[in-house]
Amino acid sequence: MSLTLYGAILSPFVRKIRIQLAEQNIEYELVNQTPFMQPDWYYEISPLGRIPAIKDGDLSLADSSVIAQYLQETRGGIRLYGSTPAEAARVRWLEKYADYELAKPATFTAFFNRVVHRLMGKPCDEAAVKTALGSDLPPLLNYLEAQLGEKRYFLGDQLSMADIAVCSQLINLAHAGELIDEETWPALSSLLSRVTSRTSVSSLLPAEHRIVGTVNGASVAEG
Ligand SMILES: N[C@@H](CCC(=O)N[C@@H](CS)C(=O)NCC(=O)O)C(=O)O
Repeated sequence: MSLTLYGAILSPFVRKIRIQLAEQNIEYELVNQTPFMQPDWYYEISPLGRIPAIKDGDLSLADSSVIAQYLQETRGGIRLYGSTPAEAARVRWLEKYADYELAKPATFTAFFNRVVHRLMGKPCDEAAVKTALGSDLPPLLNYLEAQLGEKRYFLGDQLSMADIAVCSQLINLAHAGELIDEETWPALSSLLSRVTSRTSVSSLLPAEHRIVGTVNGASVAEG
């Protein structure tokens, strides 16, 4: 059945799904949909107007974690939610933590102000960004660092949606000009390098860098 993904490539939630689709070798068509000025028909697919959303034949689904679990259950491929109920619950918890907690300072404050607002010609609230980065973000990263410990990925040696969701937020933070400090958060920094080196991720980043580069006045060729 043909699969269509709706979204904009800089969204961390859309990126989660694109990484999963690449990791699981699932073919799809990407239809560009920005998270603003959504046409009326888009609300039929995504009732809150948010990205990502998918259409799989007659079925419409919104919300990245709902979509991710549906794709895992219907398309299979590598197990991104672990192999046991306990592993699946742990992945879902960390995915939720990334999507609802890490997203606030990383994407909705730093990335939106420094990248999205600038792309739209709106002012950047640098005071809000400074508070997000200085006060809100560090405790969240401390928690994730402790959860990772000495492991390569949150579940051990196996990539899961927890790694994808966390790194997707850290990529938006990097797009906002902030790399996490590798001395303070060495395990998370290594995780980010490990995940961004995977073809499923590295193949997506040049197109993202080309857009972000236009905001920072960098050469489009830098991608
Ligand atoms: N929990 C949702 C969050 C999706 C989300 O907030 N997407 C943003 C773009 S990054 C959006 O569509 N915002 C538009 C809006 O809220 O109207 C998911 O995981 O899909």
